[in-house]
Amino acid sequence: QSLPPRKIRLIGVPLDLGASRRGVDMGPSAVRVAGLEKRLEALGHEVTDGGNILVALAETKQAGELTAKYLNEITETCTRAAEMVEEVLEEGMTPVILGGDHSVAAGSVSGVAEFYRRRQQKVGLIWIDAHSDMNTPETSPSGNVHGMPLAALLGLGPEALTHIFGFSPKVKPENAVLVGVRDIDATEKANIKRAGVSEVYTMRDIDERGMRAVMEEALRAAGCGTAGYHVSLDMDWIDPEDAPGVGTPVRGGATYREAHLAMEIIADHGRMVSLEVVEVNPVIDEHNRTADLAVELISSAFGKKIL
Ligand code: Z70
Ligand code: MN
Ligand code: MN
Ligand code: MN
Repeated sequence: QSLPPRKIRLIGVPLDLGASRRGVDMGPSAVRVAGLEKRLEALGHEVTDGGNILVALAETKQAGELTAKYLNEITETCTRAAEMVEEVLEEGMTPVILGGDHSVAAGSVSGVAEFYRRRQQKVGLIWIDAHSDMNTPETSPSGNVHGMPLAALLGLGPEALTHIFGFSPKVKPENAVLVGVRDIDATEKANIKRAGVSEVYTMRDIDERGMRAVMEEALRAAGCGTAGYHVSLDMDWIDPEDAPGVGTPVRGGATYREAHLAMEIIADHGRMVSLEVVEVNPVIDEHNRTADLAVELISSAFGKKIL
Protein backbone atom coordinates (compact mmCIF):
# COMPACT_ATOMS: atom_id res chain seq x y z
CA GLN A 1 0.00 0.00 0.00
CA SER A 2 1.83 3.17 1.11
CA LEU A 3 5.30 1.60 0.98
CA PRO A 4 6.74 0.62 -2.41
CA PRO A 5 6.91 -3.20 -2.57
CA ARG A 6 9.97 -4.65 -0.91
CA LYS A 7 11.74 -7.97 -0.91
CA ILE A 8 11.54 -9.07 2.72
CA ARG A 9 13.58 -11.90 4.25
CA LEU A 10 12.48 -13.34 7.59
CA ILE A 11 15.25 -14.46 9.95
CA GLY A 12 14.34 -16.35 13.12
CA VAL A 13 16.67 -16.25 16.12
CA PRO A 14 15.35 -18.62 18.81
CA LEU A 15 17.58 -17.22 21.52
CA ASP A 16 16.63 -17.24 25.20
CA LEU A 17 20.08 -17.37 26.82
CA GLY A 18 20.01 -13.62 27.44
CA ALA A 19 16.92 -13.62 29.67
CA SER A 20 16.16 -15.24 32.99
CA ARG A 21 12.66 -16.35 32.07
CA ARG A 22 12.61 -19.16 29.52
CA GLY A 23 10.34 -19.37 26.50
CA VAL A 24 11.25 -16.51 24.16
CA ASP A 25 13.11 -19.08 22.07
CA MET A 26 9.65 -20.05 20.79
CA GLY A 27 8.94 -16.48 19.69
CA PRO A 28 9.93 -16.92 16.02
CA SER A 29 7.68 -19.94 15.73
CA ALA A 30 4.72 -18.17 17.36
CA VAL A 31 5.06 -15.19 15.02
CA ARG A 32 5.27 -17.46 11.96
CA VAL A 33 2.20 -19.41 13.12
CA ALA A 34 0.37 -16.07 13.48
CA GLY A 35 0.74 -15.72 9.71
CA LEU A 36 3.48 -13.12 9.22
CA GLU A 37 4.61 -14.19 5.73
CA LYS A 38 1.10 -14.25 4.20
CA ARG A 39 0.14 -10.96 5.83
CA LEU A 40 3.17 -9.17 4.41
CA GLU A 41 2.59 -10.74 1.01
CA ALA A 42 -1.00 -9.47 1.10
CA LEU A 43 0.48 -5.96 1.31
CA GLY A 44 2.27 -6.55 -2.00
CA HIS A 45 5.72 -7.39 -0.65
CA GLU A 46 7.75 -10.38 -1.78
CA VAL A 47 8.52 -12.43 1.32
CA THR A 48 10.87 -15.36 1.83
CA ASP A 49 11.71 -17.13 5.06
CA GLY A 50 15.40 -17.72 5.71
CA GLY A 51 14.66 -20.09 8.59
CA ASN A 52 16.28 -19.95 12.00
CA ILE A 53 19.82 -19.15 13.03
CA LEU A 54 21.49 -21.83 15.13
CA VAL A 55 21.35 -21.15 18.87
CA ALA A 56 22.83 -23.17 21.73
CA LEU A 57 20.40 -24.77 24.17
CA ALA A 58 20.68 -23.62 27.79
CA GLU A 59 20.37 -27.21 29.03
CA THR A 60 23.57 -28.19 27.24
CA LYS A 61 25.69 -25.21 28.36
CA GLN A 62 27.13 -23.60 31.48
CA ALA A 63 26.21 -19.97 32.16
CA GLY A 64 29.89 -19.05 32.68
CA GLU A 65 30.60 -15.63 34.22
CA LEU A 66 27.51 -14.58 36.20
CA THR A 67 28.03 -10.92 35.28
CA ALA A 68 27.13 -11.79 31.66
CA LYS A 69 25.51 -15.21 31.54
CA TYR A 70 26.07 -17.32 28.37
CA LEU A 71 28.08 -14.46 26.83
CA ASN A 72 30.11 -16.83 24.61
CA GLU A 73 27.05 -18.60 23.20
CA ILE A 74 25.20 -15.31 22.73
CA THR A 75 28.19 -13.79 20.94
CA GLU A 76 28.31 -16.78 18.56
CA THR A 77 24.64 -16.41 17.72
CA CYS A 78 24.92 -12.63 17.37
CA THR A 79 27.85 -13.04 15.00
CA ARG A 80 25.84 -15.47 12.84
CA ALA A 81 22.87 -13.08 12.90
CA ALA A 82 25.13 -10.16 11.92
CA GLU A 83 26.53 -12.08 8.94
CA MET A 84 23.07 -13.19 7.84
CA VAL A 85 21.63 -9.67 8.07
CA GLU A 86 24.57 -8.22 6.14
CA GLU A 87 24.12 -10.83 3.35
CA VAL A 88 20.39 -10.21 3.13
CA LEU A 89 21.03 -6.48 2.69
CA GLU A 90 23.73 -7.22 0.06
CA GLU A 91 21.06 -9.13 -1.87
CA GLY A 92 18.82 -6.07 -1.88
CA MET A 93 16.34 -7.43 0.62
CA THR A 94 14.93 -5.99 3.85
CA PRO A 95 15.70 -8.17 6.88
CA VAL A 96 12.98 -8.83 9.45
CA ILE A 97 14.52 -10.48 12.49
CA LEU A 98 12.29 -12.47 14.83
CA GLY A 99 13.53 -12.97 18.41
CA GLY A 100 14.31 -14.40 20.72
CA ASP A 101 15.52 -12.23 23.54
CA HIS A 102 16.79 -8.74 22.83
CA SER A 103 20.48 -9.66 23.00
CA VAL A 104 20.14 -10.66 19.31
CA ALA A 105 20.14 -6.94 18.46
CA ALA A 106 23.86 -6.75 19.25
CA GLY A 107 24.23 -8.96 16.16
CA SER A 108 21.47 -7.80 13.83
CA VAL A 109 22.32 -4.11 14.14
CA SER A 110 26.02 -4.94 13.66
CA GLY A 111 25.08 -6.53 10.33
CA VAL A 112 23.20 -3.44 9.24
CA ALA A 113 26.03 -1.15 10.39
CA GLU A 114 28.63 -3.22 8.52
CA PHE A 115 26.59 -3.11 5.31
CA TYR A 116 26.48 0.70 5.43
CA ARG A 117 30.06 1.08 6.70
CA ARG A 118 31.26 -0.60 3.48
CA ARG A 119 29.39 2.14 1.63
CA GLN A 120 30.78 4.98 3.83
CA GLN A 121 27.34 5.52 5.30
CA LYS A 122 25.94 5.59 8.83
CA VAL A 123 22.78 3.98 10.11
CA GLY A 124 20.33 5.16 12.76
CA LEU A 125 18.67 3.05 15.44
CA ILE A 126 15.18 3.32 16.93
CA TRP A 127 15.06 1.31 20.16
CA ILE A 128 11.44 0.86 21.25
CA ASP A 129 11.36 -0.78 24.67
CA ALA A 130 10.16 -0.52 28.28
CA HIS A 131 13.83 -0.92 29.19
CA SER A 132 16.91 0.93 28.01
CA ASP A 133 19.14 -2.17 27.67
CA MET A 134 22.14 0.00 28.54
CA ASN A 135 23.82 -2.24 31.12
CA THR A 136 27.31 -3.70 30.90
CA PRO A 137 28.56 -6.75 32.83
CA GLU A 138 29.97 -4.30 35.43
CA THR A 139 26.64 -2.51 35.97
CA SER A 140 24.05 -5.23 35.34
CA PRO A 141 21.95 -6.17 38.36
CA SER A 142 20.95 -9.46 36.72
CA GLY A 143 23.81 -10.58 34.51
CA ASN A 144 21.24 -11.05 31.74
CA VAL A 145 22.71 -10.05 28.41
CA HIS A 146 19.33 -8.91 27.04
CA GLY A 147 19.77 -5.89 29.32
CA MET A 148 23.04 -4.97 27.51
CA PRO A 149 22.66 -4.88 23.70
CA LEU A 150 22.09 -1.15 23.21
CA ALA A 151 25.15 -0.37 25.36
CA ALA A 152 27.18 -2.81 23.25
CA LEU A 153 26.09 -1.19 19.99
CA LEU A 154 27.16 2.20 21.36
CA GLY A 155 30.55 0.82 22.36
CA LEU A 156 30.10 0.01 26.05
CA GLY A 157 30.58 -3.52 27.30
CA PRO A 158 32.56 -6.67 26.52
CA GLU A 159 34.67 -6.51 23.37
CA ALA A 160 33.15 -9.80 22.18
CA LEU A 161 29.84 -7.99 21.79
CA THR A 162 31.00 -4.45 20.95
CA HIS A 163 33.45 -5.53 18.22
CA ILE A 164 31.46 -7.87 15.99
CA PHE A 165 32.95 -7.15 12.50
CA GLY A 166 35.89 -5.50 14.28
CA PHE A 167 34.65 -1.95 14.74
CA SER A 168 32.76 0.06 17.33
CA PRO A 169 30.47 1.87 17.91
CA LYS A 170 27.94 0.51 15.43
CA VAL A 171 25.69 3.54 15.79
CA LYS A 172 26.59 7.14 16.68
CA PRO A 173 24.91 8.24 19.91
CA GLU A 174 23.18 11.15 18.16
CA ASN A 175 21.49 8.66 15.80
CA ALA A 176 20.39 6.26 18.56
CA VAL A 177 16.93 6.92 19.95
CA LEU A 178 15.09 5.33 22.86
CA VAL A 179 11.30 5.35 22.73
CA GLY A 180 8.83 4.30 25.42
CA VAL A 181 11.22 3.56 28.28
CA ARG A 182 9.80 3.27 31.81
CA ASP A 183 12.13 0.90 33.67
CA ILE A 184 15.75 2.08 33.76
CA ASP A 185 18.31 0.90 36.33
CA ALA A 186 20.23 3.65 38.18
CA THR A 187 23.44 2.26 36.70
CA GLU A 188 21.97 2.47 33.21
CA LYS A 189 21.26 6.18 33.61
CA ALA A 190 24.98 6.75 34.06
CA ASN A 191 25.71 4.62 30.99
CA ILE A 192 23.21 6.56 28.88
CA LYS A 193 25.11 9.73 29.81
CA ARG A 194 28.49 8.13 29.27
CA ALA A 195 27.51 6.87 25.82
CA GLY A 196 26.21 10.34 24.93
CA VAL A 197 22.63 9.33 24.10
CA SER A 198 20.42 12.40 24.37
CA GLU A 199 17.39 11.24 22.41
CA VAL A 200 15.48 9.43 25.15
CA TYR A 201 11.68 9.50 25.01
CA THR A 202 10.02 8.08 28.11
CA MET A 203 6.40 7.01 28.54
CA ARG A 204 5.91 10.38 30.21
CA ASP A 205 6.96 12.13 27.01
CA ILE A 206 4.46 10.04 25.07
CA ASP A 207 1.71 10.88 27.61
CA GLU A 208 2.47 14.59 27.60
CA ARG A 209 3.30 15.20 23.95
CA GLY A 210 1.55 12.38 22.15
CA MET A 211 2.89 9.57 20.00
CA ARG A 212 2.95 11.63 16.80
CA ALA A 213 5.24 14.38 18.17
CA VAL A 214 7.55 11.90 19.86
CA MET A 215 7.91 9.71 16.76
CA GLU A 216 8.52 12.66 14.45
CA GLU A 217 11.37 13.85 16.67
CA ALA A 218 12.77 10.34 17.13
CA LEU A 219 12.77 9.61 13.39
CA ARG A 220 14.37 12.96 12.62
CA ALA A 221 17.29 12.24 14.98
CA ALA A 222 17.80 8.67 13.76
CA GLY A 223 17.52 9.73 10.14
CA CYS A 224 19.83 12.75 10.36
CA GLY A 225 22.85 12.12 8.11
CA THR A 226 22.14 8.38 7.96
CA ALA A 227 21.14 5.98 5.20
CA GLY A 228 18.01 5.21 7.23
CA TYR A 229 17.38 3.37 10.47
CA HIS A 230 16.98 -0.06 11.99
CA VAL A 231 13.87 -0.44 14.15
CA SER A 232 14.30 -2.68 17.19
CA LEU A 233 10.92 -3.37 18.74
CA ASP A 234 10.83 -5.06 22.15
CA MET A 235 7.24 -6.22 22.62
CA ASP A 236 7.43 -5.36 26.33
CA TRP A 237 7.11 -1.72 25.22
CA ILE A 238 3.40 -2.42 24.82
CA ASP A 239 1.22 -2.56 27.91
CA PRO A 240 0.91 -6.11 29.33
CA GLU A 241 -2.86 -5.66 28.90
CA ASP A 242 -2.34 -5.99 25.14
CA ALA A 243 0.96 -7.89 25.09
CA PRO A 244 0.92 -10.32 28.03
CA GLY A 245 3.29 -12.80 26.41
CA VAL A 246 6.64 -11.09 26.90
CA GLY A 247 9.78 -11.95 28.80
CA THR A 248 9.52 -9.05 31.25
CA PRO A 249 6.06 -7.39 31.52
CA VAL A 250 6.11 -3.83 32.90
CA ARG A 251 2.86 -1.98 33.51
CA GLY A 252 2.24 1.44 32.01
CA GLY A 253 3.18 0.63 28.44
CA ALA A 254 2.02 1.86 25.06
CA THR A 255 -1.56 1.11 24.12
CA TYR A 256 -2.61 -0.97 21.15
CA ARG A 257 -3.47 2.20 19.26
CA GLU A 258 -0.29 4.08 20.16
CA ALA A 259 1.78 1.11 19.06
CA HIS A 260 0.03 0.93 15.69
CA LEU A 261 0.35 4.68 15.20
CA ALA A 262 4.09 4.53 15.86
CA MET A 263 4.49 1.80 13.21
CA GLU A 264 2.28 3.67 10.74
CA ILE A 265 4.40 6.80 11.14
CA ILE A 266 7.54 4.73 10.52
CA ALA A 267 5.96 3.38 7.32
CA ASP A 268 4.94 6.88 6.18
CA HIS A 269 8.55 8.05 6.40
CA GLY A 270 9.77 5.11 4.28
CA ARG A 271 13.28 5.08 5.78
CA MET A 272 13.30 1.88 7.84
CA VAL A 273 16.08 -0.34 6.48
CA SER A 274 15.49 -3.34 8.74
CA LEU A 275 13.20 -4.40 11.57
CA GLU A 276 13.31 -6.77 14.47
CA VAL A 277 10.66 -7.84 16.92
CA VAL A 278 11.85 -9.48 20.11
CA GLU A 279 10.84 -10.90 23.49
CA VAL A 280 7.62 -12.66 22.39
CA ASN A 281 7.10 -15.42 24.98
CA PRO A 282 4.45 -17.99 23.97
CA VAL A 283 4.81 -19.83 27.31
CA ILE A 284 3.06 -17.03 29.19
CA ASP A 285 0.99 -15.67 26.30
CA GLU A 286 -2.80 -15.95 26.02
CA HIS A 287 -3.78 -17.84 22.84
CA ASN A 288 -0.88 -16.34 20.86
CA ARG A 289 -2.25 -12.80 21.31
CA THR A 290 1.18 -11.24 21.63
CA ALA A 291 2.43 -12.96 18.48
CA ASP A 292 -0.75 -11.89 16.65
CA LEU A 293 -0.08 -8.32 17.76
CA ALA A 294 3.54 -8.60 16.60
CA VAL A 295 2.28 -9.60 13.13
CA GLU A 296 -0.15 -6.67 13.11
CA LEU A 297 2.55 -4.19 14.12
CA ILE A 298 5.02 -5.52 11.56
CA SER A 299 2.28 -5.14 8.94
CA SER A 300 1.70 -1.52 9.97
CA ALA A 301 5.46 -0.87 9.80
CA PHE A 302 5.39 -2.25 6.23
CA GLY A 303 2.62 0.00 5.06
CA LYS A 304 -0.69 -1.56 6.07
CA LYS A 305 -3.32 1.15 6.18
CA ILE A 306 -6.86 1.20 7.52
CA LEU A 307 -8.06 2.89 4.35
C1 Z70 B 1 17.25 -5.02 33.55
C2 Z70 B 1 18.50 -5.85 33.49
C3 Z70 B 1 15.54 -6.21 30.32
C4 Z70 B 1 14.43 -6.71 28.55
C5 Z70 B 1 14.47 -6.94 30.67
C6 Z70 B 1 16.17 -5.56 32.65
C7 Z70 B 1 16.59 -5.66 31.21
N1 Z70 B 1 17.54 -3.65 33.25
N2 Z70 B 1 15.52 -6.09 28.99
N3 Z70 B 1 13.78 -7.23 29.56
N4 Z70 B 1 14.06 -6.78 27.27
O1 Z70 B 1 18.47 -6.99 33.95
O2 Z70 B 1 19.50 -5.39 32.96
MN1 MN C 1 6.75 -16.31 0.27
MN1 MN D 1 14.85 -4.91 25.35
MN1 MN E 1 12.37 -4.69 27.40
